[in-house]
Amino acid sequence: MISLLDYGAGNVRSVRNAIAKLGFELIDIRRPRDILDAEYLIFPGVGAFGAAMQRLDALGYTEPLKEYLAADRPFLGICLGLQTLFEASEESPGIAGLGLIPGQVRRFPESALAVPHMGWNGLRLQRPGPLLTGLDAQRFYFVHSFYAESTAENAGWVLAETDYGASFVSAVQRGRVAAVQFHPEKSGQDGLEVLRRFLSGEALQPERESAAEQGTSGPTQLARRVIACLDVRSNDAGDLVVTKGDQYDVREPGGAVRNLGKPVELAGRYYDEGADEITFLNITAFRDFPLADQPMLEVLRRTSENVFVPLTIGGGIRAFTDADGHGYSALDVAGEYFRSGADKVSIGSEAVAIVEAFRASGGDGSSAIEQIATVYGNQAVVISVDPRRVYVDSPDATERTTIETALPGPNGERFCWFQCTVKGGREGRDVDAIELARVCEQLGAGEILLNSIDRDGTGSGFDLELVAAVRAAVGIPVIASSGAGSPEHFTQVFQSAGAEAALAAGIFHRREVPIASVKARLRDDGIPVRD
Ligand code: 1PR
Repeated sequence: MISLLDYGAGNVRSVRNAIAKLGFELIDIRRPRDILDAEYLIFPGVGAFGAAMQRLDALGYTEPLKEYLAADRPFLGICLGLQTLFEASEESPGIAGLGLIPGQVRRFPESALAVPHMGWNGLRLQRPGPLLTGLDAQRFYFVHSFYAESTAENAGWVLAETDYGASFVSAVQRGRVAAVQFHPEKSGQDGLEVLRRFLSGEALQPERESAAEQGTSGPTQLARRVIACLDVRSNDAGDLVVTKGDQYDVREPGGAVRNLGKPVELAGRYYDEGADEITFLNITAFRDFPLADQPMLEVLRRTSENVFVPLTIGGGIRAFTDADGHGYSALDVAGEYFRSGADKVSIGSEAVAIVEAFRASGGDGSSAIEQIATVYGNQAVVISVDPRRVYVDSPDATERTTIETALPGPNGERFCWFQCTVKGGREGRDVDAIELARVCEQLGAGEILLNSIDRDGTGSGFDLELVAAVRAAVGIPVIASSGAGSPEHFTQVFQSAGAEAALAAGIFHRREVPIASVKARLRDDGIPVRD
């Protein structure tokens, strides 16, 4: 029997799904005493360090947890569940951690590297150990802005380190107490194997020293992510289908909504084929109330039972009033998506409205971005941008941020700005993509999903100028989207525009280019990818 320490701060559905997939039964910790009664305890920390410690205190969990850990009983901490084992964190000065492991949790320093550290990175084993031995050639999914520092005092605990600018502690184990900074429940088959080793007790056997199982050396590298995107909407018969537009027009010449398959099946196929993440965009949610859209929530629930890579869902994340006059906040809508299996939500039209309001009166903590980031963490908030090029003769012709373009406009214009649109590209607003990305980052967004209406469905390659301009403007990861037509396009967007991830839809749906071919090409071009 496995006990889950879920203190209600966020989404642990993926951990539940992964444990169920492995065939283990799970019970929830409901009272402090349940901790001491646990046989195997999993602690998937969610949210901020200080809030987590305060919540543990308020629930009366801190002392039984310390007692459980001191007695060397089976424990697996995940992400914040690793960090809270340390003494303190720069994330929440003055708040003590569980203090089992000597050392501090630090923030990744300002650098050219995007923060959060988000994506698939490797492990450098410091010593043999049945939890990870044999898996050190693989990559695992990380998402965090703070890291536990390795020092001489905690060397006895450190099982693996990972490099991202600094080198940090990515796994610890002493006796039967273990913790990992990465998310095994989001790390595909290799992640499930780490969980299986813990849940089966295999990882808790006494460590054996053998020459063949010495630690590994050499720096690890964050992989560039390849993301499959499923635009989902109801067709005219009312069935939820995966569709795909050309410059956002998803209707066939005869007028029917283009149907490229069933969402759950297609997501499963992309997981099997090696997609590093899967994104669902509910493309007509701007006009419907998404919580009434139960089929979409069902798609998410069913997908998350079998797909163990990060899932993002976008569409309709904003405040709504239903037909009975009942009001729902954007946080309510996002919460329903998280509870149904999403790891991140993506905000489109509402982000433009937020930036317009911010321009008028500054932030007051009430925007959807701030609310969702506060409860679920910055990494859970993606901003989906739907820009189109507006050409001008000179930067003086507009107040918006322009770039000088190598692709002149129809009348030879040498400058352009990237106009944000709302409602699936139907309406242009007086906000440019660079301002949008900057303000959303400031309000707490963790990632930018950067589409391009000009390139969508054309297969002519990503808009490299757009991606480079937005990437240079923010310190959070940027996902380049729209226009992928060949594996070379992915190399280009990583090498010359600096994107952290690249997303495609049409070429994958139509089986024109398999994900494996994209990754093979990237590998040949010296770009790190997950196998
Ligand atoms: O505004 O918060 O309700 O969110 C709506 C979401 O739906 C936004 O993220 C918006 O991008 C998306 N969306 C709305 N209408 C469309 C449409 O196509 N008519 N999707 C749409 C389009 C583009 C990508 C596409 C890439 C890659 N977004 O989804 O997958 O362009 O395509 P490609 O590789 O085939 O070129 P809200």
